[in-house]
Amino acid sequence: MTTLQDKLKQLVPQWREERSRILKDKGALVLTPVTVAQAFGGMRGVKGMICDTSEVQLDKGLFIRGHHLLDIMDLWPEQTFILLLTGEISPLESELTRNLQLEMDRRSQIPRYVLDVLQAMPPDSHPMTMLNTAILVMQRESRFSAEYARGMSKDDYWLPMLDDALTLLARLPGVAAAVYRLHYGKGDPIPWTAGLDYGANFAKMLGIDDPTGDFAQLMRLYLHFHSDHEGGNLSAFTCHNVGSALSDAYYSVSAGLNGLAGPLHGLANQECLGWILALMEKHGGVPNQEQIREHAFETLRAGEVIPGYGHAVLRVTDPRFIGFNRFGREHMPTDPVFMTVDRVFEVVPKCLEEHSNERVKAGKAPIANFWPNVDAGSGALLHHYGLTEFDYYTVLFAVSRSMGMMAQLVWNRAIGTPITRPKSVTMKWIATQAK
Ligand code: NMX
Ligand code: MLT
Repeated sequence: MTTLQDKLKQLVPQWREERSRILKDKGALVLTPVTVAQAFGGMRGVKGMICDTSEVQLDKGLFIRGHHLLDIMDLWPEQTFILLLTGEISPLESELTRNLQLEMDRRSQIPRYVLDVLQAMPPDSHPMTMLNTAILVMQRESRFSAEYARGMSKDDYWLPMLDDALTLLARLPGVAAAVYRLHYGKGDPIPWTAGLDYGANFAKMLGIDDPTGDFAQLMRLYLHFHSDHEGGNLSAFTCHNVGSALSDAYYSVSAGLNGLAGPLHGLANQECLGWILALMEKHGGVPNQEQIREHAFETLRAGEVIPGYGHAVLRVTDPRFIGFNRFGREHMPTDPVFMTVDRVFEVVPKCLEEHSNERVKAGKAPIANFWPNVDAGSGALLHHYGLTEFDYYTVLFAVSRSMGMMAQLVWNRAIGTPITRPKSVTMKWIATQAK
């Protein structure tokens, strides 16, 4: 029987050896000098951590373990998790993938106390707050924390971290679907169906009517696409830092997801659909190019950002946007919301470029990237299938991003990454240095 645990038992010693070799041969190599502007500017471009699960190239976008996203669009989430952790594309029918699916079946039941906590929350709690609360109440079940308290060798940290990751991975779709059903009064939570794949299970537990199976297909794609975006994105970076204190997966993932809940990060997907629907409502349907332009400049002149556009690393259209767009063209080419998103894509980059030029003339920083990111188009697809409650969308992102965060946590515990502690400096210190 090949399981993820068996695979990693082979890989972990290789990773450790590689880390030691790199440190010995290249330990003194300078990755990047850091300027004062970077220290003030969110450390943009500072290469200060290692992450092997994925890489984002500014002109190409996401590569998961060396595979460009658009070349592996058809992976299912269970395969994505295996790929993130092991670097291997494991076929659906392989023993490794099947075993992970069985593991999910075994671990997927949501404890009653979690549902009780969700039910007791104030009705105006944001779905992300509900999801995160559920994750935190389950922390009491952490094997990592229990084994650490009993006494465990550093060499073994990754094993209970993986165990917690598998439990959390298995429960997250059920918890997230319960949040959806309870928060929007859709009825009782729907249990996990053994034998059904991860993405289809999530779709089924949400309770969205899906006679064609297309919504399940979208869920698989959605969970695959949002899973990871190298180590420095806000949610993964936060999870990484909290995990480096040897906080367990429940604490660490929850911390990362609190960051995902911010409008400049994962909450942008809810903001995006809101922006699109407001535009459509104003014009009674799919707007023309001039109307989009006018709406875009209204947003920009109000000093707000256009959600779904721009990126801290990317300087091209996000391949995740391209992939979702392909799905939309295939499944809903005449859906008015999808058509609007498509037309916005034709207009907004030019508006951002013009606005950026105006900003520069006024002495402000340029907008670094005019192109759509992952959040610009995903909402239209969800909306098409009847998942119209857009303040829920970040929860979907969260279920997916947890895969990347947990793969990174296991990897970091395996290679023994120490507690994060960069050095800060004061403004006075900088002024003195300049003198
Ligand atoms: N609309 C208007 N202004 C923008 C936009 C945009 N879409 N993107 C960047 N700018 C502004 C930005 O606010 C900043 O202004 P100021 O100096 O006045 O504070 C200026 O341009 C320079 O920012 P950049 O260097 O281009 O971008 P940065 O790396 O700081 O931030 C984002 C990246 C993604 C936070 C930014 O592009 C943004 O706020 N986009 C809209 C929100 C969004 O779509 N977020 C989702 C990102 C993907 N995700 O899921 O996490
Ligand atoms: C992400 O997927 O995390 C976003 O695109 C943001 C980022 O990479 O910084």
